[in-house]
Amino acid sequence: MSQRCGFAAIIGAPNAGKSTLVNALVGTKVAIVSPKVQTTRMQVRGVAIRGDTQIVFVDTPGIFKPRRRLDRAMVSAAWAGAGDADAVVLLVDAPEFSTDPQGHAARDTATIIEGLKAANRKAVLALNKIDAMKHAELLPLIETLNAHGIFEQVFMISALKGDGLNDLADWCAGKMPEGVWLYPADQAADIPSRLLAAEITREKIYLRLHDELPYASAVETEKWEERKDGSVKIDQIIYVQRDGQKAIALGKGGATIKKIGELARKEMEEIFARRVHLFLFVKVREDWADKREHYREMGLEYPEE
Ligand SMILES: Nc1nc2c(ncn2[C@@H]2O[C@H](COP(=O)(O)OP(=O)(O)OP(=O)(O)O)[C@@H](O)[C@H]2O)c(=O)[nH]1
Ligand SMILES: [Mg+2]
Repeated sequence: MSQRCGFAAIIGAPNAGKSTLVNALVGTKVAIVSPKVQTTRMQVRGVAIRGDTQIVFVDTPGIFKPRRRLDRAMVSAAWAGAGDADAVVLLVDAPEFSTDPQGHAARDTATIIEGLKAANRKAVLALNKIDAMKHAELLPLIETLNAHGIFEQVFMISALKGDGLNDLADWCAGKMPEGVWLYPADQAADIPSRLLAAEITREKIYLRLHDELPYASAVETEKWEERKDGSVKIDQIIYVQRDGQKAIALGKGGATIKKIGELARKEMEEIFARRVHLFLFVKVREDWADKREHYREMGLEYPEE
């Protein structure tokens, strides 16, 4: 039997729904999701199978105008994901784009289209979140975007509700070259458990904390200890940049960190299918976003400036 296998990169502006889409296509949670922009910081791979074809979906950080060092690393990771891929899906937050054609979603999408053109790359356009808009409003959007002449096809989807995902997955499968499968048939995620555990806690931080705090924080799994009874003890450090942020992360009498820990532990127990003892510590480290080790752990290149 001949096998096919390849990479399909999902790129797009921050908050387009890339991680939601990858989770839906893979059928299990491999990437964290939040209503805030710039949730994803690194490439995450999720594996799906269609017939004799294995598709490795690459979730990428949103592409935007980067300023901080971490932002620059995130944006280059996103472009690297697209560069290596056999298929590129440009995902657009359709309701956001159509309500505000001068806004962030539209501007960042325009930047990405310029980048694709410059690299001479074809892509498919996937208009996402169609559950949250009137279908008639999609037509002008499709016209505007199609005028760029780089899209092989347009899909209208809802990553959240599942509409249109089969067609999109079939299209991606058709783009995969012949080759042996890279992953065993039962493997859906390619992310080390320690890193996934850190990501889960980071997602809860994005959901529970606001303003600059999520962006000023990072999570590291410091210890992963297997217990005889089959459970695992996980120690994690939440890095923040200032004392005031630490106070907010802890909350009154430690209430906030306790809640974050509870939510994270529950989800880890589900994903790892075992009991989890989770211990969270908050540390102030003003310069975590400039430390090389941190980038290596996330699999990001360290931008020199
Ligand atoms: N209504 C609706 N909301 C969606 C859909 N897809 C994603 N969302 C929501 O959009 C928000 C952002 O989703 P993410 O998957 O984190 O987006 P992302 O593109 O990965 O974002 P970054 O990692 O920050 O670049 C979340 O609140 C999702 O629930 C959709 O099809 N319909
Ligand atoms: Mg994401």
